[in-house]
Parts: sequence; C-alpha cells; structure tokens
Amino acid sequence: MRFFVLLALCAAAASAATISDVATGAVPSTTVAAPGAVTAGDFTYFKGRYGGNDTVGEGVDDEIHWVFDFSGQPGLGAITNGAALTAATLRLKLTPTDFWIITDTVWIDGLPEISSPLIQSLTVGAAADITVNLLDYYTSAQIQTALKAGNGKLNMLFQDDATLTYAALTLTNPTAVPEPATLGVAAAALAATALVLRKRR
Ligand SMILES: [Ca+2]
Ligand SMILES: [Ca+2]
Repeated sequence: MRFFVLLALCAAAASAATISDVATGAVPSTTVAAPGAVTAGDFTYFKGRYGGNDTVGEGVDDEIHWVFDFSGQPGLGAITNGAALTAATLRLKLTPTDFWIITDTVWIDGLPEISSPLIQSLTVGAAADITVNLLDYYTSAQIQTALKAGNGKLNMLFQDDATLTYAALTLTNPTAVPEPATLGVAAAALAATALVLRKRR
C-alpha cells in the first residue's frame, strides 16, 4: 500500500523532458588569415571547407563552429535514452554576407548537412531570425545517438556566407522526469516508511 502511495506521488509531479541551450556572440571584430580562427562569444570562425577566400572572420567563405552543452540538465537522461523526440527546434540569428548564402548549410557534426530554404533564401545584409525543425531532416534516433556520443554535448557547424550571433536548441520528448521537489517528497516518504518498518521489528 505504501509503495502505491509513493508511486502515485512520483507520477503526479513527473513531467515530459525538455532540455535547451543557447550560444551567443557578436559579429567578429577582427579577421585573420587562414588557417587561423576568430572567436566571437560562443562562435568560432574558420575558413570554409569548400574553399573560397583565405580571410577568416568576415563571414564570407567562413565555417562557424559552436557547442550546445546540455550536461547537468535534469532532463538529459530522459531525452538521450527515452522516447522518440517530439520537438527539436533550432533557432539561428544570421546575417548573410554574400550572394552564395544560397548554398549555405547548418548541421550537427557527424550528421548530414541541412539545406534549408529558410537559410538559403535569406537577403544579403539583412539580419534574420529563423527556426529550423531538425526533425524535418534528422530522425530522432540520429539526434539522440549524437547526444549520447557527445556525453550531453552537440558540436554544431554552419557554412559559409553569413555571420551568426545567436543559436538555441530545444529538445523535447514525453519521457517522464521526476522533478527535484518530487524527489525530496519521495525521499521523505521512503524515510518515513523505513522508520515505520524498523519500529515494527
Ligand atoms: Ca572568409
Ligand atoms: Ca555559401
């Protein structure tokens, strides 16, 4: 009986899992010659992998690297090992620098590059805030496997004709995550149960 009460308590306060992380930066204030790199906040610029100019940091023919780090978030285990993802929402604030934005891609390191019209149809020189649904391009399992391989981190890349000043990723699935408050209640209930049992002996 007591155990049923305990289970009911846990179920009542459990919620679906969500993890999210944000990367921020600014348009780089300096440039260097390749193979150098320029860091602006959470973003690091390298020469683009498909060639082009040898200046790094002006956002033309540059590849941008950053990391989403979810380690330590309460929902990480449920997202990584639980049910299929129901949302995988990537937000990017981009300013295209060149006509060749029409070939630009974003991707999780190790997975295929994402060619989205949301990126490739942007206007040169105009800051844009776009939202890409990663589940339109990746399976849930691909994202979860990458997350597991990275121990809660995802290495991200963008190439190659824009500057990037903000990126955010939110992952959601319906797997229950006990909230810290619930754990406290559960621990108290468990301690009370143990006390009762001990007194009975
Ligand atoms: Ca460049
Ligand atoms: Ca390009």
